[in-house]
Amino acid sequence: MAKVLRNVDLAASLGADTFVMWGGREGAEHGASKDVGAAMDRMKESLDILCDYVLEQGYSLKFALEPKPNEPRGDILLPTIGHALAFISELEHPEMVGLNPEVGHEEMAGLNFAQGIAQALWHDKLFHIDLNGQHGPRFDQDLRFGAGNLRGAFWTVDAILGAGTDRTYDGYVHFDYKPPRAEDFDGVWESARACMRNYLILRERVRAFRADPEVAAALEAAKVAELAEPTLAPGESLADLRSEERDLEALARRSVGMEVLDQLALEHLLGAR
Ligand SMILES: [Mn+2]
Repeated sequence: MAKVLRNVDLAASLGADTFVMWGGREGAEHGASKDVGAAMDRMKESLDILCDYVLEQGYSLKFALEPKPNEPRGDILLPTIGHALAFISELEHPEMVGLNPEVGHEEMAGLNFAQGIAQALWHDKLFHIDLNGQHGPRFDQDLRFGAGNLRGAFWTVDAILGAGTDRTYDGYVHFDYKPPRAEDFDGVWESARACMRNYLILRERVRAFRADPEVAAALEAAKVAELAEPTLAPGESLADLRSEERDLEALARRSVGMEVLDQLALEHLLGAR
């Protein structure tokens, strides 16, 4: 704890506005070796103390938790975006604590990163981001952004840009990847350049997808915007809802139009449009 306080002082003195915390040590390999509730109490206590300290010192610093499911521990606590979001809501200063989700960490858990950060944005909790590449559930690969799950990277950039909504991420676009050990410096710089280049290429591809009139028509046909309408119209009661008649045959004939939409995205991603 004393070390973390010193690091917070250092971060503030360097003008940092986000302090990332990855609790890789906090987990277990043995069922009885950790009282999970007590561990949550201690993690909450430490963040409550740190938030009080930041307020007391007048620092403009917020904290961003970085979830990870495993490695180095067999099972790490706060393993995913969802676990961390739920934990933050129990803190004394939830407004000062958000997330720093990492592509590879969520994909190690078999989760959809784009949907994860979209939910974090919905909660106003996407404080920072770690972009990199991963090939599904296996060890933490930390590939350069765009390597690994390329389709996932496309939707990740789409989510960062707001996915056609007004919920956009306006923080740093940050990469947490690791060049292969056997590379010399030229390979290290090449991989750093590639992360940035792949982000910019994907951003251009995503913008082209969102600006394509055919995509607009496909979104319309798939009735994607309908989800933004509340289930109950103003003044409508549950009794009204229950008495609604549905044309089941028309519903059964309806096409959801998702394949057309996804193929358009794939063609934009492949540069075929
Ligand atoms: Mn990271």
